[in-house]
Amino acid sequence: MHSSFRDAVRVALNTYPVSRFRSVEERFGIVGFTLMLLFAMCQPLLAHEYKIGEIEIVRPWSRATPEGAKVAAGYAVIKNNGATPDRLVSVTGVIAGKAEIHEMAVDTKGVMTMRPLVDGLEIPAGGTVELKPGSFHIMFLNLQQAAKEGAAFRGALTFAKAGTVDVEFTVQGMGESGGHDKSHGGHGG
Ligand SMILES: [Cu+2]
Repeated sequence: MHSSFRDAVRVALNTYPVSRFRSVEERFGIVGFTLMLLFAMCQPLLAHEYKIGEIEIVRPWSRATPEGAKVAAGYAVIKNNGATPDRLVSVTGVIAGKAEIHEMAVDTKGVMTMRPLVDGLEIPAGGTVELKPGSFHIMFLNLQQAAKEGAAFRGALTFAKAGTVDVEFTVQGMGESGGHDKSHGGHGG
């Protein structure tokens, strides 16, 4: 009786720290695994890359707008890893009532202006198209809320072949390059 009690204590003393150690180790393993999983899940967000089919969208962004502004621009790099061309046909943004795909062009008076691409924007097979200030861009119209610097807003890009992909536009400061905003005068509505 007495010795079996001592054995029990010994067993308890020996196993308790071991099992405790194991459980801590396990817990640490789970935490590590969770962190790894979180990191893996956040990775596309951190890198701001989105994929659908053969289409890859890199770093969608927008520029902060002053309070009361009715338009904002959206930019991104669009890659087509496929062997056939695709076409960006429509865009949405939660801050806007409507969004269009625009290109910059010089009008008959030699003035830099922009026009909607009603047939969308072709992304060549194996090619990359950059939507950037002074070039192709997304035009968010009928803004329902301002694009705030440092914030982000959700949107979606629809391709003729690849389909629709949800993205998040990060909002950069108002000063971010361009010379593009002036030509937006005609858009006020
Ligand atoms: Cu525009």
